[in-house]
Amino acid sequence: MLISDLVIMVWHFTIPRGQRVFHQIAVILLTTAAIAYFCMASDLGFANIATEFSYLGFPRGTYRQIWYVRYIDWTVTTPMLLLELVLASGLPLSDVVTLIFFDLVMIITGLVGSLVESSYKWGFFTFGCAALFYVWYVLLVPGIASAGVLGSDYKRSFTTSTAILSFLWLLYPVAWGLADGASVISPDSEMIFYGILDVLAKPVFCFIHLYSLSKLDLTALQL
Ligand code: RET
Repeated sequence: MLISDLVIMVWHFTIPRGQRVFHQIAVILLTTAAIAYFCMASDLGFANIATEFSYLGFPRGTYRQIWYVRYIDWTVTTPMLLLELVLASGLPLSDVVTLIFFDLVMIITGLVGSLVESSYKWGFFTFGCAALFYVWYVLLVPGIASAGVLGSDYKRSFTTSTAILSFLWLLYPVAWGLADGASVISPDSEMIFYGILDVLAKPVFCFIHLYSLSKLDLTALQL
């Protein structure tokens, strides 16, 4: 996270002022992620929460490490990832504001659900999934249509980045269901699952997206 952060920080100085916002947003989200991973690598940022049900290897009455620091990270990083996309889509501000709101609903219901010991946690998870459906809808329907109005190059870039993001984001609730939800995978496996996903969804996604934007004439966006 830190290496990709530093690379993009250096890259950003080569971009003319007024067209750097996408690089600056990438720096914001990668700095946040680097600190969150520093925290987790230092064995900080989790709480022991009782698991109500008994699943493979986790008998009733045991506790599970819930890494709440992930959700603090995602509260900053997921709105930034969405801004990476929508600032090059021409979507109206009203759509951008509601998109960010429902993204935060998704993360915060996920956080609350992970800390709830009873099966009410699945109620919070359901709210979070509904919010994710709204995010997908805005990106895939009005988002693609709006990018098309800006031109075919914008549409191609937006559609590719949106497809990658939408697919990767589908895997997060799957990981949540197996880890913080049903506790069928151990916290170690959870670290590997989210670790791979986070590398793909943050640095890899940012490099692909910034490269595709570098082929566009961004002066028209006036950012
Ligand atoms: C939760 C649980 C509640 C339901 C849903 C979730 C989705 C989370 C997502 C997280 C994406 C995180 C990223 C981080 C990288 O910076 C909160 C797991 C739908 C999509 C991309």
